Amino acid sequence: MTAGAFPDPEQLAARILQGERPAVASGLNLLDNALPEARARAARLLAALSGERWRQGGHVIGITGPPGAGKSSLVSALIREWRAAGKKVAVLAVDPSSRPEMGGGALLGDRIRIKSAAFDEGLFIRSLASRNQLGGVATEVWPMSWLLLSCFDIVVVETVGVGQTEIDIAEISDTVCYVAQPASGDTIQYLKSGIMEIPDVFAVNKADLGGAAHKTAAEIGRSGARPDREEGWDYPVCLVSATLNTGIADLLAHFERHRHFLAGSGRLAALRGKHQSGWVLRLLKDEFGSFGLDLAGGRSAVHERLEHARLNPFAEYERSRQQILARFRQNDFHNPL
Ligand SMILES: Nc1nc2c(ncn2[C@@H]2O[C@H](COP(=O)(O)OP(=O)(O)O)[C@@H](O)[C@H]2O)c(=O)[nH]1
Ligand SMILES: [Mg+2]
Repeated sequence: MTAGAFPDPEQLAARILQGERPAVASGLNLLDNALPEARARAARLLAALSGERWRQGGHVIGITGPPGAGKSSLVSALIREWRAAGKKVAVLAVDPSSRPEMGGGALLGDRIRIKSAAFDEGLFIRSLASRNQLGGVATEVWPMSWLLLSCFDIVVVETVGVGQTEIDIAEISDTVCYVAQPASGDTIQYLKSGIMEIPDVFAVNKADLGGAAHKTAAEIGRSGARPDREEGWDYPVCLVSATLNTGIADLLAHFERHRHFLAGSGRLAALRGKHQSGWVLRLLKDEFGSFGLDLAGGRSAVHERLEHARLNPFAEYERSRQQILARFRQNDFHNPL
């Protein structure tokens, strides 16, 4: 592919900020492209999109939980509420079960519900397979969520997870909601494992099934006495039914309350800053290893530069990459193999 095949990043950014959906789609494609020329343009695109909104605008909500718990159905129900309230919503569905080679699987409930996205300017849905990081969040998803944050009120990231992979979703989201499947051992096992911070909100779905859902909700409530709970937040457990559309407004109110909790104390900006540094360090380490990270001045130096580049982590990422590559080249020159 030649450079001319890629859109001009600054023009594209302007269209994305206007909320033009074809521009959003082509921006996401650019972020998903690993070619060096695409990467350079993606960095420019993100630089042009960055701004105060990334510090404290919008709301990134991670929806996670075991396959079949009803995450996609619940997201569909939430979308209806949000759209009725005039909120613009984008969804990134990172769902291995929706990979075509695995025979499809339910993306956002059923096909009929998705169809409405095609006619609604305020709704954008992108389905992503999980790119071998089964259940986790592939590295591309992170910049994608920032792109969407620049032009939607709510960004939902749906991931499948029942183990260590939820660590990823907590590193992307302002608010993490765990969707529990009634009468399944997954949730309790997950809570006991202690491998991540507790999700901010629990939704026990399929409340229409009766007793089992109540029992699971009570179990989650009892298991909550962990030391990593954040002071001032109550970790609500909601009983919902995506099918009957009950409890949805309640769940949504808890999301808004959590958003308010974060923003009120300066936690939101701090959290977003932490996510940015975390991902840039991870991207650099994935690409160049700890050795490469040392060539960029070491972990803490990169971290510090990111603190200063708060609103534009991607430019800092690109700068560190170039620094590392230059050091590699220098080294090759002085020490030919
Ligand atoms: N009884 C009942 N079934 C539900 C409910 N929500 C989803 N389901 C069903 O559970 C299955 C899995 O739903 P899906 O949304 O694809 O789950 P995901 O894998 O977590 O995204 C589907 O057959 C849904 O129809 C609910 O509230 N009650
Ligand atoms: Mg799903």
